[in-house]
This record gives sequence, structure tokens and C-alpha cells, in this order.
Amino acid sequence: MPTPRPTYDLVIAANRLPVDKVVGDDGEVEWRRSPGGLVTAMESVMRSQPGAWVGWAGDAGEAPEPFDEDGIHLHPVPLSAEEVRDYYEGFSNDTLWPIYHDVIVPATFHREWWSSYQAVNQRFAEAVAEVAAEGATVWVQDYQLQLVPTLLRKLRPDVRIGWFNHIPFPPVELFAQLPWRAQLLEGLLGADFLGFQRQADARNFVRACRQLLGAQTKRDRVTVEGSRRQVRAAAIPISVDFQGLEELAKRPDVMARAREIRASLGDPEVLMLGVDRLDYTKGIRHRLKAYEELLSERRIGPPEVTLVQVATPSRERVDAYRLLRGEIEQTVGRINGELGKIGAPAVHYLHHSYPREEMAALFQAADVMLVTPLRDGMNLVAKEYVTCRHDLGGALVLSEFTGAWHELHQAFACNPHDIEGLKQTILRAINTPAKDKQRIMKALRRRVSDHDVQRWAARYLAALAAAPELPQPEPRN
Ligand code: GDG
Repeated sequence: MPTPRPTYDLVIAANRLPVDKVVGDDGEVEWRRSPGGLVTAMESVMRSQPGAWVGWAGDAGEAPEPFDEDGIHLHPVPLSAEEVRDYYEGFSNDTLWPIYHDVIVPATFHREWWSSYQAVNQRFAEAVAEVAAEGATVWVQDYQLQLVPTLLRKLRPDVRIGWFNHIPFPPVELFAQLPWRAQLLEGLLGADFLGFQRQADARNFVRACRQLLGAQTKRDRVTVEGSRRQVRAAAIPISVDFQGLEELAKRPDVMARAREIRASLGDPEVLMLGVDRLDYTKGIRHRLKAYEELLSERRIGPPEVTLVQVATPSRERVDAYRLLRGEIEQTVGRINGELGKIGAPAVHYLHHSYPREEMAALFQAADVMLVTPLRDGMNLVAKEYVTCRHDLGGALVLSEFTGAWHELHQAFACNPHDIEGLKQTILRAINTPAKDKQRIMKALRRRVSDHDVQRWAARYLAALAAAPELPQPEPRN
């Protein structure tokens, strides 16, 4: 008889596994843990309770066999090249992503993409059902897997199911555009507990259920039609590994690198920094426009002031991202061409991704961190910046349209659509006296250290465990 596969009391399902494939010179395949808040948080949770992670390994075609890595059982789900195109780049990133981010660019609707999304969600649900132990806790992540809760409940009514949305949940007026809006809501209502970044996101979800499904709702609860089950929707904002990142930022080599970065930029009086995935939600164009105007009005200028913009490559096969990259690179070229000086460009634009050490050094080198999204579920960069500023230096300019702003009120708040206002805020962030900035930074750091990613995971799992409903016995006649 074949030995039965092991099963786990805690199962995470996310689009990606937390590892990247590395092929050595000898052709040997190795898996390297991809750094990220979710993995770090899970490590702390899985130390006390062994767990499994179900997700795509990153290459189209056949999936590798399940394997264990650093105490986590990894269970790869295969995606074909067509599914990467239709489920991932298509439905997830070109249908849902724009709708969930205020339609900054128009959403694209294709019925084939939806079919692919359904098929992949079914496959994830089956994979989870296979590895989950009797009565396990299953934590589904993000907008790519919104049908999994109900599909899984059908396969495994014994498990407890949570879902967390890393991105915003849109107002019903925007969500209603989706031709598959009812199926998405019904997919989510298979969960016991739904977690969101902001209270407004949770409220948007509850309102969508009321208006689009005619569901009964009361405060943060939705009653599922045809059963007596209640689903709770509430805000549990994500965070960063404060302790781990602060330790990294305190390393002498990282601090030396921060000084080296400043020196190689000509030791400017004010170094401004932007770090984003190259995404239209991040407000990079608005930031560059404000900066360009400040330069052309001669209110600031190189070499005294300079801007480093790291734009990490992202979703390069989706049209809107290709277009955005072209626009940003043209703008950077124009700003440098018109307003830069020999040896002192106005913008240092970097379209790469960097190791964590380099990011921590950049954060420490920057006097002003520009976080100006038009819409962002949380924005971890804002929290990482303050975590790295153990010297209490620096100033955070933060858009009101990020989840982070709801926790980091002391930051220099901005509305990135208001270019004049954004310019004023940047100038304020530069000119506020150092001791006031230190006081602000201290308060920001306290918030993040008290609410780190480990606490986020613990709070989420406690809320899931306490979710209102274990299936209630039917009343007897
Ligand atoms: C989604 C939501 C929510 C970036 N470039 C490099 C690099 N990064 C790291 C950052 C940060 C992460 O990537 C980006 O996280 P964000 O939160 O800023 O944004 P999204 O990627 O859009 O994430 C967002 C998040 O999920 C979590 O729930 O906050 O709202 O959209 O950690 O530091 N890291 C390294 N090199 C780079 O070049 N090492």
C-alpha cells in the first residue's frame, strides 16, 4: 500500500510559493527562500505548528514534486503557459487589479480569462484539500484566489477557512462593473473570516454583498443565503518584520553602504528616494511631475537636491505596464535633459531589483522618502523606511490613499493628485527642523514596532479561530 501523504493543521494558499528556483552552473536545481513579510510572519507561526504552503512555483508547465524547505512543506500547483497569460496576467492583473485600484487604468474583460481563473482556483482548492488535516486551518491569500473559499468548503466542510486581501476592496460602484461580481462574492463567502487592510475595505465588501447579492448584513457580518452561516469581514492591517529589518539596518556594512551611496551621489544636502514596483497605482508619474516643477521653478535643484527612483520591473507583458514604463522613462529623460547638470543628474532612475541589504542602505541614505500611490492596499515600503531609520533621521511623505496612512498619521501626508499640494509637502518635509522630524520618526517607528508582521499573523489567526460560525446544528422539528 502506498504511504499516505502527510497532512497539515495549518495550510497557506497563495498564488506564489515563497521560493524562487535557482539553477546552478552544474544544472542542479535549488530553491531559495524569497524574502517577504508573509513568509517571515509564517515562519514565526509555523515554528510552533508545522504547516504547508500551496502555490505556483513560478515556471509554466509541469509542477515540481512537493518538497520541504526550512520547515515548511511546499506543495506546487502547476500553471500552463495559457493559464499564466489568462488567469494571472489577464484576469488577476488586467481585470481585477484595475477594478480594485479605482480604475486608474481601464479594466479589460475577457470571458476566456474568467474561465481560466475558475479552473485555476478549482485546482488550488483541490491541492489544499489534499494537504489539509482534519479540522485544519486554511489561510487563503489575495485577489488571485477569491473562489477558493467556497470551492474548498464544498470539498472539505471540516476545515476552517480564512482569506486575506492584500489590495484594496473597491467601492460597490466600481466592483459592480465586473461581469462576474456575484460569483466572486459567493466565492469569498465560503470563508469563515475575511481580512482586509482597512476598515473601509471590509465595509465595501459587506456593502457589495448587501447590494449585489441581496444578502442580510449586520455590522461586520454577512449571512450566507440558504444556510445559517455568518461570515465576518474586518480590518487586520499587514506589517513588516520590524525586528529582523532593524537588525539588518544596524549592520555596520549596511550603514557603511548608506554613507557610500550618499558619497557616490556627490553628498547632496537632500537625497529624495522612491522605491516601487513599476505600477500605475504607485503614483510615480505624479511624483516626477511635482519634482520637475520644483526644479524648473528653481525652488530646489541639483547638485544640492537629487532624487533616486528605484522602479522594480513588474508585469512586463501587460500592456498598461509597458505603456507606463515608456512614459516614466521619457519623463526621466526630459527632466535630466532639461534640468540636470554635468555630473549631477536630477533623477537617478534604476529599473532593477536589489538585494535587501541594498534596500536597507538606500532607506538609511534617504532624507525624504516619497510614497505617493494613487491607491495602495497597505504599502510596505513606507513601513520599511521608518523601520530602517533607527537613527531617527529622514522624513516620510505618504499618500492618503495608502493603507499605511491610516496607521502612520504623523507622516507628511499628501494627496498625489494635488500637484501643488504635493510640492508644498515635499518642501515641508525638506525644511522642517531636524528635531521635529526626529519626534515624528520616533512616533512612526513606535507604531510599526508595536504592530509588526508577527503580530499581524497572530491577530489574523486568532480572529479566524474566533470567527462567528462553526456550522450550527439544524434546529430539530
Ligand atoms: C501588495 C499590495 C501591500 C521592491 N523593490 C525591491 C524590493 N521591493 C519590496 C519592498 C516591499 C515589497 O517589495 C513591495 O510591497 P508594497 O507593499 O510596497 O507593494 P506591492 O508589491 O504592491 O504589494 C500592497 C502588500 O501587497 C502587502 O500586503 O502592502 O498594498 O499592493 O517589501 O521592499 N525588495 C528587494 N529589492 C527590490 O528591488 N529586496
